[in-house]
Amino acid sequence: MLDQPAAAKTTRHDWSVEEIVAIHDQPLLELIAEAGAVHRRHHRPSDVQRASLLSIKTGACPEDCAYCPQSAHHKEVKLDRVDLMATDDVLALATRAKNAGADRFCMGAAWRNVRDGREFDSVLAMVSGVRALGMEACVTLGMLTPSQADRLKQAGLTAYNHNLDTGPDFYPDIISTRTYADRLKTLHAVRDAGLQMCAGGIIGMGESIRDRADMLRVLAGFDPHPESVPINALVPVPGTPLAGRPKLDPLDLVRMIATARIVMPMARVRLSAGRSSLSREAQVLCMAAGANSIFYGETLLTTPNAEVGEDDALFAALAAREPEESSAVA
Ligand code: SAM
Ligand code: DTB
Ligand code: SF4
Repeated sequence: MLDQPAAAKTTRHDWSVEEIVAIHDQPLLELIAEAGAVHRRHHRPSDVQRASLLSIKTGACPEDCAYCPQSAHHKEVKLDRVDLMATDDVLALATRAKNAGADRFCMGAAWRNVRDGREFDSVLAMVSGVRALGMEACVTLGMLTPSQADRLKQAGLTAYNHNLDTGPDFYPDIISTRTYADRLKTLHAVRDAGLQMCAGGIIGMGESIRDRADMLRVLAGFDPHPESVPINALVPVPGTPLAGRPKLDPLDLVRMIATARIVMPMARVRLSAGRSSLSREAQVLCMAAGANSIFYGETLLTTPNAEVGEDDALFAALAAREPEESSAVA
């Protein structure tokens, strides 16, 4: 793979799962070097997007996603249900996120799918309001019809997040209440409406490397590729069926991010959930391997994110160093 001339590695939509596994499994430093080269060819390395995340409707979701604390099926999870937030409250938090340096404001609702009516109208107002603040707006609301995707586009939405979560073979082990085909249908509606597509998944749920590669294969099959690809490390939440999963090796996350970068060179690869358990150095390694977006802010949807103070320190460390003060010599 490495002996191919770099120019031959143009954007592809026909990766085989075997090719992706081979990229993923190569010696780690070669993988990081290859991903870093692809990254630098298409992106400015210092450009790391900060996306802020807010749960606008929390819990009591009818889906049975095994990883998710918001599923009504996981009765042991300690989580209070919160109805759809008021638009003004959401926009006040969006303003705060903008002032803290966020480039994108992402809003998530624990819905199986969008239903037309008062609540969807409120979400459309939230989207327009966020755009008026000068930020990119992204929502994740579950399944979507083509006409709902069109209405989101008209409201000014930048991107719609809908994850494949894992490869098609492992998917039924994780979710039974909606199919992989349902997910793909929503993603096609998003694309057809002219919205940017934000689609990725979770690693550390017990899937094989082949499953991870297979998810990347399906994502890279979209033409054009998804504009952003969130790679989440499972946050094992007590009370969910995956609560007992062993902690993911951070280097597995580095491999997954590097592979996503190589397979989808132009995408924003987002180092998403699970960052709070990574050292600063592991996060920098993920960025060197091609991650160029993070979730920024105290909480993800329901679980803690990396601390804002630590993130400020991370960005300070990534920035150019201030020249050392010349030591005064008498
Ligand atoms: N209900 C909508 C849906 O599922 O499409 C939107 C919200 S849902 C919480 C958004 C995504 O968050 C999921 O697709 C999943 O990839 C991610 N997620 C949820 N719980 C997670 C966890 N415990 N660890 C890592 N990622 C998680
Ligand atoms: C995505 O891929 N990750 C975010 C966002 N899209 C919506 C969600 C992560 C959720 C982590 C668990 C929680 O906080 O509830
Ligand atoms: Fe519901 Fe989304 Fe959580 Fe699945 S991931 S249970 S659809 S909130």
